[in-house]
Amino acid sequence: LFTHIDHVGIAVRDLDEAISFYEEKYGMKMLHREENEEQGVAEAMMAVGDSTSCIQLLAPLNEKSTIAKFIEKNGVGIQQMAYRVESIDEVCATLKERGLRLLYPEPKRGTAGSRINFIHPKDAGGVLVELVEPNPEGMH
Ligand code: V0V
Repeated sequence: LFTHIDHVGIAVRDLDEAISFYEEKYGMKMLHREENEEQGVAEAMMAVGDSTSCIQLLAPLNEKSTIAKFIEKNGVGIQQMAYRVESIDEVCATLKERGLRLLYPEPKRGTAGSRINFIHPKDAGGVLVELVEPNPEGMH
């Protein structure tokens, strides 16, 4: 069903500070950075070595952001686990058949034009699971 770990998402308060930490302490390179208003986030994708898996640093764009709510409740730290898929439409249909709740009826726009959806954490053992179908012209 899933082909790779696409990224692990980490909620941070200050994106620039977090990017500097990952660059300076871990030597990671930033592959991409953008603001996604629909998701309420400023985000940066940090490459883990030469793999295509990333750490996604997520800072809230405003106080209504899901990331602001997450930090208020839990503090900073791991917010989500994202698996890469080939066809998000097929994978979502299969997961629905298996009784899992997806957050969106149709995929939304994610990093670099990817298509994304989420499994509700209450149906996934307390883990917010994101599904990512990358944009072929995007990062990977
Ligand atoms: C909430 N819960 C979580 C959680 N967020 N559990 C594990 N991991 C998380 N991140 C639990 C929470 O502890 C509650 O459990 C319950 O779910 C309801 O939480 P809530 O605080 O009342 O929050 P809600 O229901 O308002 O919102 C939770 C959901 C929301 C997951 C529905 O965060 C959401 O829509 N997330 C998807 C979008 C997103 O995260 N966007 C930002 C990343 P108890 O206390 O009732 O037991 S954007 C992104 O990843 C992009 C652009 C990309 O990758 O391309």
